[in-house]
Amino acid sequence: MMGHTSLEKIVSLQRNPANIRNLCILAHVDHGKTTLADCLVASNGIISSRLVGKLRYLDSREDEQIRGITMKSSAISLHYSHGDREYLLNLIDSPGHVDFSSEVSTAVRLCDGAIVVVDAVEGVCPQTQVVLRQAWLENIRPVLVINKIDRLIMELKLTAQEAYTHLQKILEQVNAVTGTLFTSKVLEERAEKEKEEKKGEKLSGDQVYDWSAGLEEVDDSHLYFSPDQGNVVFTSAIDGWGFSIQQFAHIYSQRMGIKEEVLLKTLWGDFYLNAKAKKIMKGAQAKGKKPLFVQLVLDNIWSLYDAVVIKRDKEKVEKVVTSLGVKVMARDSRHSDPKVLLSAICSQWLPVSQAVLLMVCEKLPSPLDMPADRVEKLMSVGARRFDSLPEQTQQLKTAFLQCSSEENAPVIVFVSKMFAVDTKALPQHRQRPLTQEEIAQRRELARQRHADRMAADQTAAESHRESSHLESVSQEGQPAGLSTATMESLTLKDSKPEEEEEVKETFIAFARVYSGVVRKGRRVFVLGPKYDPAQGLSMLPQGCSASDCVSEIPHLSCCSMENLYLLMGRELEELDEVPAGNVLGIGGLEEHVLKSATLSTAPACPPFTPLNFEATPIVRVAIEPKHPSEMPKLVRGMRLLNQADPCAEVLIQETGEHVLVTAGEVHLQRCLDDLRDRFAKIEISASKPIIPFRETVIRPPKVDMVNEELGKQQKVAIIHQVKEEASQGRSSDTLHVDSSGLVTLTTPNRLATVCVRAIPLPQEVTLLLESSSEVIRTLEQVNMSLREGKSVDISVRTLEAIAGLKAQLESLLQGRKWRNAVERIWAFGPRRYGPNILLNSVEGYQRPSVWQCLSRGNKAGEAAVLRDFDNSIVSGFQLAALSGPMCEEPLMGVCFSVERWDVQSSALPQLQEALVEDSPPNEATAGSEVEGSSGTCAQVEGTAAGVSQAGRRPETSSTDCYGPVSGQLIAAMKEACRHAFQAQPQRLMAAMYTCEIMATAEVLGRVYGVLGKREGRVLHEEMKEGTDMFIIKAVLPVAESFGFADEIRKRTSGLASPQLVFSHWEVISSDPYWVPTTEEEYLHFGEKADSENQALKYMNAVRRRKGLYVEEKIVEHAEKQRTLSKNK
Ligand SMILES: Nc1nc2c(ncn2[C@@H]2O[C@H](COP(=O)(O)OP(=O)(O)OP(=O)(O)O)[C@@H](O)[C@H]2O)c(=O)[nH]1
Ligand SMILES: [Mg+2]
Repeated sequence: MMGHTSLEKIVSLQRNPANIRNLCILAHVDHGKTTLADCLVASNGIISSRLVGKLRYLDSREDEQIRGITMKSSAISLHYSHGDREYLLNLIDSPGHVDFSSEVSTAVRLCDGAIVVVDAVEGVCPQTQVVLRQAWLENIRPVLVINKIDRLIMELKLTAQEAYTHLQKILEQVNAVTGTLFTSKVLEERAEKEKEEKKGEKLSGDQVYDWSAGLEEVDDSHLYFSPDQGNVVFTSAIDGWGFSIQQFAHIYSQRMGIKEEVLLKTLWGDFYLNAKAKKIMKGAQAKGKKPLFVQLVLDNIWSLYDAVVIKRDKEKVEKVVTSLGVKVMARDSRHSDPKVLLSAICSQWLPVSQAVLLMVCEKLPSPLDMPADRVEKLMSVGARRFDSLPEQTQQLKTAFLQCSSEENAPVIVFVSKMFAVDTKALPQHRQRPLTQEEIAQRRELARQRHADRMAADQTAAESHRESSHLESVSQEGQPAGLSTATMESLTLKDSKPEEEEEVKETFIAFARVYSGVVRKGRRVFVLGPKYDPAQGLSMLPQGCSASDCVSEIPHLSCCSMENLYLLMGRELEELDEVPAGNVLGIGGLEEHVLKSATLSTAPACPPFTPLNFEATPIVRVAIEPKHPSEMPKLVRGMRLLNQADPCAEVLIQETGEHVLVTAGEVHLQRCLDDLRDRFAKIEISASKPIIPFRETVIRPPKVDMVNEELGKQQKVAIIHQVKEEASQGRSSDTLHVDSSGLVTLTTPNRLATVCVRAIPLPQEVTLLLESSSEVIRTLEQVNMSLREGKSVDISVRTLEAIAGLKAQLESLLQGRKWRNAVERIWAFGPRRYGPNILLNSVEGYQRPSVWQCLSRGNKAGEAAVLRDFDNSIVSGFQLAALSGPMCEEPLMGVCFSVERWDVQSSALPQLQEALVEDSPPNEATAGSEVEGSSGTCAQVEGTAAGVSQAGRRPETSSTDCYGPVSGQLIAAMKEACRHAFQAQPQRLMAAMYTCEIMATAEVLGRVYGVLGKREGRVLHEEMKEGTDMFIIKAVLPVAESFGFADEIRKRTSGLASPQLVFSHWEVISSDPYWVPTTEEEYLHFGEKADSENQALKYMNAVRRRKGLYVEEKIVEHAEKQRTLSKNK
């Protein structure tokens, strides 16, 4: 159903990019995006204006309707004409709930502009800030809609004057957010420019910039929201009205004979009307006069509400109706709900769609106005700089800027997500009035199908028997030989006895054409995120197209775009071609695109930069089918779910569990529903959420558990006791732990020894590492390339980020213990970018610095060579950091300092022969020395010979009965790290959410109650200005968060509803291994000492889940300790 606008009309509008607007609606949850979208959709006659706000047309999922929140972004194309100009609006409604913020990212990428909606009562909320930032990062232009103005009248009962002050405050808040974003951008660009100018000069960390310079030169006035700029509209979407200053300026210029331009400048601001002088004057506030905005705008609306809704004064209403010149139908004015009459009046007087759409068309850019820096940003992936891309690639920038639909323009398309639709709902399969011809065709088809079915029935019956047979035997596990394919075919026949009823999901790509014309059936290259155009161009023959067969080029494949669709909210319309500048749906890509992709006819096209995702997937559950035999269906279903959701992650753990990782509780629920009802179509059971923890070590405590100061001796005693336990039963002649926590471990073949100490990193360092993981990852990639001898062209921005990280680390790692530490960093881990450090404290071992990319060309690093098996030490550290000894969770904030590392050269005799071929050329000279030192202990402390000698062995070839030395060393290093970790006071770290809760004074106490019960901590509380609402900001452990939102909602009768956002990791102060050591502690905590030990509870829960041994010998310990203290 297309309502008033025909498909032909839309198709013709698609060809004129100057009049196309691609835009999305962004806001905090519940601020009225979907309701506003309803208003706009109704203006096209697609839904009746009576249903606005009731239908929430773009929330097409059942659960979206039931819960009343949007979960998926969806698009609709609308037509709008103003004067003689006609526009095509490709509108995307996005969800506001934090859990679905990845859906916002996928929407924002395809747009050129955004409507940011703010609730007039709640003002700027956490997600408002996030979406403003997202719009900013994608370089798209926002306009502002302040919605729910009716609440100021009906709920807050503000006067028009108070409302005006309130609205001013909201604008200030929004502009403050924009201001922060803008300032940081200008500063960044400035720095970039200065760096560019200084290029070639040596980089130094202490460069001083004049940060303020440049700020005042840049004109930023167009960035801010202000009604007189025409980028702000005030609405009540639910009551169907909205206006901009322009509309009132127009009305009053006629009625009062004041120039429209003058009114435009004065309707918002500190101006008032001097009726006697018939002049507009400045200084309303100082003189205590009514501002124009109140007098000419708000007062009218306030009195309308007063007459229609509050007083229900028939006479007055009639007066207003005649003065406004609107027509009201009798049934509306008689309606028992005054809101019906109100809507009827308002939607004629100040139709919301008129105000919003006009602003959109005038203020948001068309696809032709794409800023050049946005194009460069989209095209340069990771550390690579735009001007280092191949010539041909750089030329594509003009294609973006021209947005041309010429025949020879290259096709460039970006797919930001894949979404699943019921195959039956596709236009190809939809019921439509049939032509005679079609009817005849169908009849023929049906006849054939009937024949087929007769044949199929027999096989189906057989396989059905087979499958029920299967179910009964499958308790012992399902037959190994049964492939997924057979399972699937069984499924289809099982659950759908009628063939025509076949329900299947089809994936459609949510995409935009940036250049060229997309035609049905046209073949394009699919460029994976790691595709390198330089490589592609060098490997492909000149002028090669996607219809040619492509040889093996990494991250490049071909596909054809089978079907093209116009996205119309709940419906899709088939299209044959789509020109540049439009948003569309593409069918037939599900085999080629997982979640997002770049498609192009030009192999020179680079993959677009990855989407910015704000949410961290953190809630994980293990999933099982109710019936074990349905495992293949589950696996298939999870694969589909993975494709259909931009942010959900699906993985199989080492334990064999199928794990689903989601952004939060609401997201989890939606994923489970989807899995059950659409993708797997089986009964599933989900584990309790798996809560992630981190393991860390801390400095020895200064007080004991009852806050008594610990004497020095006692402290040592405690550490000793821990250490004894650590090595109890495990200590052997290959392991030694000394009293300072230094662990010495020798490999089983006795040929290599490492000495490692674990040191807690200062908290700020851990935080810094955590937040710099992207930079560290890039650093690691650069180092990898350098090691392989490749040259890398790193952008100034990246170099600067790396230098910045180094400088920050240097300033945070101060003191004797950390002398030179930053230079000595050996690796980060786990996964090479985690928040733990491997430190090289081996005397005399000078290895290439991890910061070498900063000092390239600098000769200082030349002497440094990698010792042999260097990589094994790193790998051992990576393994140790990935899962700690407490409960095999990743480590965080731990530094492992390697203080000695010996490899006896007898470890190496067998490699003499291997050496000749494998060794890198620059090291081929030292062979003779090896023979000389063979059999002796080649301690590498210092001697250059030792270093170079070790530096030349291929790392895999020496083996003895214990296996390859490299492998033994990895294991030894890992064990040494674990023991070193255990030699320190160990702690668990819990993941924390922050949440902002808005609540009225009456329910505040209950909110605090729930927070307290769940170990939450209130950070601050403030009164929201102009309302009776309090805003509470709190942190809450993720482990205690499940059901939190529901509980809060229940306890406050739905008045407060929190949004949980992952914030940080926090050390749980209690020691999971703690046992009473003093009389007082014993008295206070009792024999078992585990009564209040939250950390122990968490740790044991994780161990149990992972099937690890849970030490129940706490009691034993307590006994032991008691005897100890008695003996004293
Ligand atoms: N009083 C009042 N309520 C409104 C207005 N606009 C929307 N609402 C109500 O606010 C609630 C949320 O509206 P939605 O349109 O679903 O909000 P949303 O921003 O799409 O929410 P999410 O998509 O879940 O983020 C609904 O109960 C609406 O009826 C308005 O102008 N005035
Ligand atoms: Mg919505």
